[in-house]
Amino acid sequence: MGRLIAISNRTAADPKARAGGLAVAVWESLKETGGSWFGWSGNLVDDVPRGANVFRDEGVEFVLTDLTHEEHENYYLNYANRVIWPVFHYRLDLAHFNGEAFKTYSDVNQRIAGIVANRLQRDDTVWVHDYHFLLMGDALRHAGWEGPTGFFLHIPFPPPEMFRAIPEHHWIARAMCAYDVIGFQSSHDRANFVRYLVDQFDGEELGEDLIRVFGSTTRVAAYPIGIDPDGFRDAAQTAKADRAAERISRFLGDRHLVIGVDRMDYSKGLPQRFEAVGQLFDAHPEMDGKVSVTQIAPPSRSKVEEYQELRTQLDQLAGRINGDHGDLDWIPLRYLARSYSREELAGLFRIARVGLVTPLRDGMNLVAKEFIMAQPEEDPGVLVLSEFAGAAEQLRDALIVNPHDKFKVADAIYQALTMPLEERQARWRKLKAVVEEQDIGWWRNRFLKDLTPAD
Ligand code: ADQ
Repeated sequence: MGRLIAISNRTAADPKARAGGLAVAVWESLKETGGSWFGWSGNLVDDVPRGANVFRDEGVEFVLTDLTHEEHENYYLNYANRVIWPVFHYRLDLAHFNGEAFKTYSDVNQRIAGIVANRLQRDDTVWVHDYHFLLMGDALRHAGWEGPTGFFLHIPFPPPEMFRAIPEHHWIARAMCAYDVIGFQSSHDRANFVRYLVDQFDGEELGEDLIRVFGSTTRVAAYPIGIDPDGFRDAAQTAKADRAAERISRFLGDRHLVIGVDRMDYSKGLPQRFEAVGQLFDAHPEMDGKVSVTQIAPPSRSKVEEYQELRTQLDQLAGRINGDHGDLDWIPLRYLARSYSREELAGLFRIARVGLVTPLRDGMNLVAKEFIMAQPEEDPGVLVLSEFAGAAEQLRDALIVNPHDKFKVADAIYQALTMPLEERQARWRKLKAVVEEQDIGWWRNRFLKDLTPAD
């Protein structure tokens, strides 16, 4: 393969952002091939920038553009995060359709495609990431680029009935099919997209994941993303992880820890999770004082008003549950609206008896995989996992729940808390084997092999 060219809204230009699995995987390919990473600089300016900030780090070239205030408002906040994000997470009720924002979204895709196309070389392979750049492949083709161009969607893809609610759905779908390879997190997301192409545009399935539509052929496949399993297991053994585990143990005493770690987002099902925790204590008074549920959820994109409402809702729910069930020496549900380092989270996962990963809809959910890798073999915790996370297709030995059903989620937490050691170990070994085998390298290699089959 020639150079790998990555395009994503946020890049790992800041060395601190190179710790996560995705950044590590992309970073490795970029370093190996002397590639480039294009994206947003994080800065906002008044006038449309001419050109980009270019610099090199460890042999990787970063090409970052500022966004104007108007671009940030319409491309990022209004279209990516208030149209695509809610609809793709099955939340039509939260979508704010906005034709003007689509225009800016399209303009930004084209503007960045122009910057990329100017710097592309003949043997390059382009890999575009996520929902900010659905139109990038098409924009690159219009700018004259003909080389291999793939796209990976990190979030779910909705059923056609929902996707069609987006007024610009046909533009988006047509533009997406300019990519040579379109990757989804799960076979379910892939099936939704294929059904849309077949129903709406007479797409024809040719076998081996190939679809003929709009006069050309595109590969549409599922590539479930993984983590760096050894890296996370090691993170759970660091001094920082030990310190975090010790600090929370002081508070826990001999109580079991039930942990949830999510960005504060309505897709993560946090109010429903809190309700299920309330139900656990309602149904099992014998658990009073024996369990401490800790939810870590730092606010994200807090400018968008739905997130502010979610915050208020969580504050109220946690207050009510603690008011109803708490005691002088026991806080049943602790909720920390702040973020912790990867090592600290790994340390908390390590000592947790139960990991709660109950999104209403999630592309993959890496926390589920991280939780598994942090567990000690001699006394592993149990993962309670939503059937609506992409991870549920791979992690069949977790306790799989419907996050909308607080009774079943409460039952699953109870089952996890009372599960015999042998069953916990048997489930955990199978889960660990999957996470180790289908790791971030497996994901990257499968995608890049399909994108550049000749190599
Ligand atoms: P996210 O929605 O951000 O990602 P997720 O996959 O769970 O969701 O988490 C990404 C990373 O952020 C994990 O490494 C996790 O440890 C970290 N993280 C989460 N909450 C944190 C917290 N409270 N404090 C500190 N770190 C935290 C999107 C999609 C997912 C998909 C990923 C990768 O929405 O469905 O799995 O991309 O493709």
